[in-house]
Amino acid sequence: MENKLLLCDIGFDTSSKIISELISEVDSKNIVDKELIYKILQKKLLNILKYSDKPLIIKKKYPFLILIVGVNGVGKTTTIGKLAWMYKNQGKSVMIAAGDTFRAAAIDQLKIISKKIDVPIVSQHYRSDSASVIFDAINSARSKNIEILIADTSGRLHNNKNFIFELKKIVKVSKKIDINFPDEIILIIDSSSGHNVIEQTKIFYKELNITGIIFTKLDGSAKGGMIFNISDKFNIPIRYVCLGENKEDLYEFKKKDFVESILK
Ligand SMILES: Nc1nc2c(ncn2[C@@H]2O[C@H](COP(=O)(O)OP(=O)(O)O)[C@@H](O)[C@H]2O)c(=O)[nH]1
Ligand SMILES: [Mg+2]
Repeated sequence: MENKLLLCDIGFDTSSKIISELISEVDSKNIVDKELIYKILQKKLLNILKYSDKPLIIKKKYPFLILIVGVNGVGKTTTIGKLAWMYKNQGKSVMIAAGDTFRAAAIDQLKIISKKIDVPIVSQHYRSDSASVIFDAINSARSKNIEILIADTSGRLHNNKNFIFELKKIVKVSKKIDINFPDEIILIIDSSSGHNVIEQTKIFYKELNITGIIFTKLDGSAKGGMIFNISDKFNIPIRYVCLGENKEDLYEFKKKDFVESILK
């Protein structure tokens, strides 16, 4: 069982913890039935995820501001397209803000997405101030009675001081319009990235008060055991998971199904 957990990328400390708890419970109750041991393991895994499956509830705010953050290449911009598409299909009005002004191609990438799914976008030129793009977008969304504004941000290494400073500035500037902004800050995590992901999450959580996580690239070779590792250390709700690059590939996180897929 321990091998199985390790092969799913659960990580050494989390899997050792689970297995040693399992062994002491099985020993103390003198359990020998294999099925029953398996059931206890299943329960332990579910227990780690007890705060995890909480889909995002959108309050009526005009706009409800969602800030998307994460290191480079994890799937922030792609996920914004998926979220916007989903909300639009639910009949909500959506706008996106091209807050990644750091990478030249990022604004064009979001413009293409906005055109494809027919959702309005607010953008400025390359290297303009990200906080000012998002500030303008909030005002534009307000004047047009938009229900949900999703803002992209640039991604660099999580230990880059300027990067974190820029994200904090976005938060600060948005609070000038509404003290409760951003309503949600979602950290995007690539399920196939290695274990420095714990360090990443720690910094984002501490500096930005992350309120939700979306795991991307669960369609790849990664089985996503790292989700346990993160849920074990941080009580941050998992808002969605992504299983592909297309706009339809966004799913609510279902902990029971997920535990089953890990133990398969
Ligand atoms: N297979 C797969 N690829 C994804 C997923 N999400 C994003 N990608 C790809 O990952 C790459 C980086 O995505 P992007 O949104 O530009 O990342 P960003 O730098 O965080 O904005 C792109 O090639 C995406 O198509 C996913 O869930 N599955
Ligand atoms: Mg991007």
